[in-house]
Amino acid sequence: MKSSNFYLSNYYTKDKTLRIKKSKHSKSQKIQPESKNLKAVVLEVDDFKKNSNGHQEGLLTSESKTEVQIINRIEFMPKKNKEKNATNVEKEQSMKFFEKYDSFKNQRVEILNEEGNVIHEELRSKELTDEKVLEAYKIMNLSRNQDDYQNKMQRLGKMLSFLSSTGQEATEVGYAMQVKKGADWFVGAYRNNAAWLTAGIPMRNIMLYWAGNETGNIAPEGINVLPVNIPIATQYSQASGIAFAEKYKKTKNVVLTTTGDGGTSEGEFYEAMNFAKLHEVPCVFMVENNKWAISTPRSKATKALNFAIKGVSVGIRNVIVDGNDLFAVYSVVEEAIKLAREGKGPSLIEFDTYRLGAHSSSDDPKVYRPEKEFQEALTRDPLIRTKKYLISKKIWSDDLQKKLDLEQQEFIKKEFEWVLANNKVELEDIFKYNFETMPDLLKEQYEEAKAHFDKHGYERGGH
Ligand SMILES: Cc1ncc(C[n+]2csc(CCOP(=O)(O)OP(=O)(O)O)c2C)c(N)n1
Ligand SMILES: [Mg+2]
Repeated sequence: MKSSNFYLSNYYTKDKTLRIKKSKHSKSQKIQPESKNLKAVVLEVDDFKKNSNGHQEGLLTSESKTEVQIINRIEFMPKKNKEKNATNVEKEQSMKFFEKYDSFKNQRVEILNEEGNVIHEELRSKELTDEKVLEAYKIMNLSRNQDDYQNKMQRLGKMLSFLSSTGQEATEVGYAMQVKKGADWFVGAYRNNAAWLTAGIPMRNIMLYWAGNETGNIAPEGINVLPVNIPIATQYSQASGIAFAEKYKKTKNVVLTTTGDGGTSEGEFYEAMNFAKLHEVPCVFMVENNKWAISTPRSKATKALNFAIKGVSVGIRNVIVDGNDLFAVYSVVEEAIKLAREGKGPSLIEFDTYRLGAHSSSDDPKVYRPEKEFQEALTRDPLIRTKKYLISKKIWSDDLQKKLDLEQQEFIKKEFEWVLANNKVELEDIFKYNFETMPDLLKEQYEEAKAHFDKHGYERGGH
């Protein structure tokens, strides 16, 4: 909601007056900027219309000799809420991102530029200290090393299949760092390696799952992270439901959920957000726009101007963020979480990022991805940008990088060795996973599969 004070300081006409009109043709009401009672004057304009929020609404115009120009729509709370209104205005003004950056104009939040320089210190979260940036960077680097290692293991036939976070680490680490352990929830999709690590899922669990063992999906006690979600956008409904429960239980816990750009074409994307907004549940919806849905480019998936404005259809505030900018991701997510905790309902955040790897370990992007686009995207690698910042602050160096890579590669290898030694899957486990007692239909399918594997062997492949 816009306040009259906001316009007072921003829209003076040449003769230093403000004019408030209901419409282009009605009589204007002249207001002196020195007058402190602009709000009172405007509220007396009784032909202002009530809008869908139940607020008074009219048009703020400026006049010159030849034309009347509509500057902006202006909205007021009913007079009786004057006190409350003032507090709300204050809080709205403390929003640094939502309702300041206009997704209809494709405006994007940026704090750390590609050279690793902070260009908007005033927007940077106070919580995001240099120590925290370093901590985040180490997880980003760990996830990247894990992706590289898993690529090799998959090619050796030791891992079935997996989907990498390569290129999207600033987004995933930036939001997942703010999931309060034992309280908040993270409901992800399948391309969330960096987020899972950050939220507290042990690496061996993730590897176990991709090696074909569902038990890898069991999160440790106190880590509220739901299992890997393959059917796209279904996680949004689960997140909405959990957030509803948290609100019902009157906790201050919030739910973070994420989908890809392709996932926003699913009906469930809208259904879940509609429910969430209707009940003002504490949920942060996120879209990791990595420009591709397998081999389908964004241009063949939607005519929407961007993904953030898809929130408008269900009334959810929304914003676009440079997803390769750890500082912007962290700061915007912090605001969305704060609003959710304060009971101000859901938000939608689009992270503008890029999938630097293949869709999955069974995909070859060289077949469909323009090489030039890929090369350009490499220059915006979030790891490079964050590293540049840390080096400029003299808290990182090439030597420290080498040391970290060696340590992390050793750790990753050990985790995978554990997986190889503990990955015994009984065929029955696959069927008994979902129900306490196996229903007849699954029993039949199990018998059929057992007969097949007994005959043809239990050798496992990938895709
Ligand atoms: C409901 C559903 N339909 C189709 C698929 C097959 N599928 C797997 S990944 C994918 C593309 C998703 O792209 P996007 O949402 O952009 O996520 P990304 O893989 O780029 O992270 C599709 C269509 C699926 N998993 N679930
Ligand atoms: Mg995508």
